[in-house]
Amino acid sequence: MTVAHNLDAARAALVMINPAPYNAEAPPEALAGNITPTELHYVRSNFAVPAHDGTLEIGGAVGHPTVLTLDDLRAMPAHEHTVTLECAGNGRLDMRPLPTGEPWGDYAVSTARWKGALLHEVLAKVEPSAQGVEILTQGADHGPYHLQAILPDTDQENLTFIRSLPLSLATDPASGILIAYEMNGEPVGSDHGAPFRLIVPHWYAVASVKWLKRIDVLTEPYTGEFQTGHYMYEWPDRPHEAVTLMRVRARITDPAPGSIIGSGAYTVRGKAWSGTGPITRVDVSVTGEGDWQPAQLEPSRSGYHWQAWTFDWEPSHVGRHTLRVRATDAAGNVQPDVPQWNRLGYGNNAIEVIYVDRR
Ligand SMILES: Nc1nc2c(c(=O)[nH]1)N[C@H]1C(S)=C(S)[C@@H](COP(=O)(O)O)O[C@H]1N2
Ligand SMILES: [Mo]
Repeated sequence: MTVAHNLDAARAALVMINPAPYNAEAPPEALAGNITPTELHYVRSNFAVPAHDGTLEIGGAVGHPTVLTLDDLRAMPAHEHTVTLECAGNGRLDMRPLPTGEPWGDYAVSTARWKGALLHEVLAKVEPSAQGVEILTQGADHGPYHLQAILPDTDQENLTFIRSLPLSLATDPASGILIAYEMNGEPVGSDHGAPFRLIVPHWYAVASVKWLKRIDVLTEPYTGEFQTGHYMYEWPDRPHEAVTLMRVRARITDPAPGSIIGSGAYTVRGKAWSGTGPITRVDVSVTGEGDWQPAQLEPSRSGYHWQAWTFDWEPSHVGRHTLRVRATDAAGNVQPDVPQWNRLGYGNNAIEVIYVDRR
């Protein structure tokens, strides 16, 4: 089969929202299990899938610039982490006024098993300078940018996907950051960053640079379109902030919104996650009045991925019932009732409200 045929097959089960560059949400069932099957994992790309020559260049302010191949990365100790990735634009469609940007519903979130080399072990090989403050991480993808650029000097005809991370985070063994070459036990596929990509646990997935081509240690903070132009919270009433850690959020996966259920006991199910600490409690309300009742919460295992929760419910009467779910994390962060609006529509973690009709 050709590459195009393989891509079509890999994309068949997703809910496409943009054919080029290809962007697609997961179908609702992708949130049901602990692991999202690869063919159901959402895809978010700012450019077309690029060619990649299979090498990773590492330079900048380092003692030993180097070039690594996939085999070099595979020869290092392998680590596998189960990681929830959520796009910072997930839930943008629920904000009013509607922000510009990809019109994501609520399914730009998925969880996979990612295997690779630890970033801090790779960086130790090149000896970052003591003056280093960030690492620049560059994808192989580039081209005309389909959204209006925010930074004045941006070349919209040929922009490259480049991000940076604090060097202290990149070199911290506790960060869990991978240069991943396997997803759910298979080589990383084209849409997800082949042959290898960053996986940055806890951060909105924009930090997890796909098709990773180059890393540079920087002695000054990076400013670029995807760092200080887009992926900034432009709050109406307070200073702008960079998009970093995922905000605490819970989703209901069963029942489906608007479904019809019978009498008797019903187990409501869902997932909850946060980049600012494991989820410590999930509460459900079956009225609009804020009578929050605790759900059963699966304990956090790695702290890198969503936790399942259940709530035993017996709908009291025939007719329409509302269900709301609210998560709290170890840092004490809790979901707001309404989206916290910002111009580009990032980080919507408002409490989910659905209804079901009991017959
Ligand atoms: N090189 C590159 N990396 C990238 C992107 C991109 O456009 N180019 N998109 C980022 C964004 S915004 C998200 S949400 C995740 C999506 O990862 P996925 O497609 O594997 O789900 O990749 C991130 N890494
Ligand atoms: Mo994203």
